[in-house]
Amino acid sequence: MSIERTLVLVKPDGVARNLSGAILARIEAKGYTLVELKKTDATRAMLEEHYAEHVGKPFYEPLVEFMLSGPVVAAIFEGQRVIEGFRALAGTTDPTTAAPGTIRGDLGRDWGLKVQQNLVHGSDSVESAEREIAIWFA
Ligand code: IDP
Ligand code: MG
Repeated sequence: MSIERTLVLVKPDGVARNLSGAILARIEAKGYTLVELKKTDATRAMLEEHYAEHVGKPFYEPLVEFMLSGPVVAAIFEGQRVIEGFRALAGTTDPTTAAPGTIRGDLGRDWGLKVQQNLVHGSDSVESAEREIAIWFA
């Protein structure tokens, strides 16, 4: 089993709610290694690349606007199967039904908006991780 890297973003809702540290602590407590970390402002160009798979979906434009609404915390974490492991830790996309014990399940809720504000992003494959790390840590 080879060591993987994944891109984690604390989205603007997580930063605005002062949850960045609590979220990063959960990932570190599980045992993954923090490789890179920064607080940054996304640009529309970065988000168009990052969320290319979602172009044309009804939540796409609200998603881009949400991700531009404030700073994000971008991190690279490393470890065996970290891509799958972080997504399990994050929980499912919809925070209302995300399992208790997960980041989204414990810290997130539905705010009745056009896009789900669900605190975190995590890469979904080795290919996505490589592509996303290049966007956020160019
Ligand atoms: P993921 O973040 O769990 O991988 P994706 O399907 O990649 O979920 O969607 C990217 C982001 O777009 C989600 O994290 C969420 O913020 C938002 N999103 C996805 N699907 C919906 C939806 O059906 N309604 C509202 N927002 C959505
Ligand atoms: Mg995704």
